Amino acid sequence: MKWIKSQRLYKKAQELIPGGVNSPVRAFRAVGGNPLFIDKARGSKMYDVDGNTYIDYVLSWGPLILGHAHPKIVNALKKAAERGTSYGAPTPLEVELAGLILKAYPSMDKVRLVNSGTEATMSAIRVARGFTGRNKIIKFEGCYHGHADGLLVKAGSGATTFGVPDSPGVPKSYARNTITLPFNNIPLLKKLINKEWKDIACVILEPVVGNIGCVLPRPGFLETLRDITSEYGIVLIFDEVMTGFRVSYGGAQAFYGIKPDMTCLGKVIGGGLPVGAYGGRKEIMSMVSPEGPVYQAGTLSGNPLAVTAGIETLKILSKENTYKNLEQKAATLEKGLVDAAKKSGIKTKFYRAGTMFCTYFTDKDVFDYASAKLSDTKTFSKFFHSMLRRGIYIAPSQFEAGFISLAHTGKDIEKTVKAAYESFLEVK
Ligand code: KE4
Repeated sequence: MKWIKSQRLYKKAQELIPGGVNSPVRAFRAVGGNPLFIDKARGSKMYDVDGNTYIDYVLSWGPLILGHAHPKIVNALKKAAERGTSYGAPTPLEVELAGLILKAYPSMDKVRLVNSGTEATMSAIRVARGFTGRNKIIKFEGCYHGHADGLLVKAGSGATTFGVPDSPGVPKSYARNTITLPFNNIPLLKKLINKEWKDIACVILEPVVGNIGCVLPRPGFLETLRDITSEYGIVLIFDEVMTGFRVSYGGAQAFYGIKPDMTCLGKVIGGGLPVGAYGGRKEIMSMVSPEGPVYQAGTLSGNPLAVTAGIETLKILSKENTYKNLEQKAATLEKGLVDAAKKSGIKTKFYRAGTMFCTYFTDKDVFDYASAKLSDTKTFSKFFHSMLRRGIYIAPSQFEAGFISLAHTGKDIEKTVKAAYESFLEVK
């Protein structure tokens, strides 16, 4: 593989854009080396500016569950663009997408479209605070909900329950309202809520944590969360920006049978264009302006092109057998990767929920942020580059999830498993 044009572009990009990228994780900082600049993509494949081909398991960090440039979506977008790109006025398309979302997520009575996952979670938290009149929020270590100030917070040191900023620019006063707990830890959750519930507006979590790789909820964790938040009038927010329409058509809430009070969506519902959404029970969503007093707005919210891509994506996903087909691909890949690791003798742990998954380079169970952090990131980085040289594009960080799409073929999976076996041997 040669990457001359990517390197040249990266050098130029760094003079114009912070870090040369428009989102930090794309810069390959966690694995070293230079990011690839992509020329085009189709189906399961991505093609960089140097003409190299990759089987893609990043899929734009989740949205492209149908694969790249799906013909139905491309054609629908061409037609939509000819009708105009934005009106700043309501359209029938938004009504159609809202209907598709609410049908798939019966825990939601109403939904508001926004432009990103960050906007969705930021807005949902504001509404939960407005609805309860309380100020504090609980999140879990390692869960990422976008870059709103109050969410860039890490656990306070020692016994203090108050958060401290996890990025410059976040005032301490914001961080103090965010309490961070370890994922899957029921005793600590119960202890904290019993003590602080009077000023806790909401608990927000990724029901399957895709931002530390792929960490599954332990049996009873989501159920306890649901019971204790109901008991104390705390709004339970499922951030399903990544798990929505990914873990199943009805997301993690359908997969695990838990009904949150509010849900945040993104990624898949835009089919690769910028769409986020938040919704919930009608008495909560009636707080949202202009129906209610909690303000939230957006020039391009419900944008006709983005919504068209979302509608076409959900229509295809809602077809009979789609998730059976996706599950068959994901299970085949899982078996291949687990067998390859075993055969190579390297120690790994593999976790999967629907079509999102992660291989950790560790021989210990991974069930939260601290245990995920024990994995060997140096070996992961070598594995990443070894796979890249073999034409397999996985997430450039041990702490990100991998995704498979409807476009990945049996041949793609075979090639991936073979490359993984060779790479495991190379790095062990
Ligand atoms: P966006 O603002 O990036 O659309 O969504 C934020 C967000 C919210 N909630 C969850 C569970 C998410 O995973 C995300 C964004 N995910 C990252 C990948 N781990 C997006 C990639 C990036 O930051 O470039």
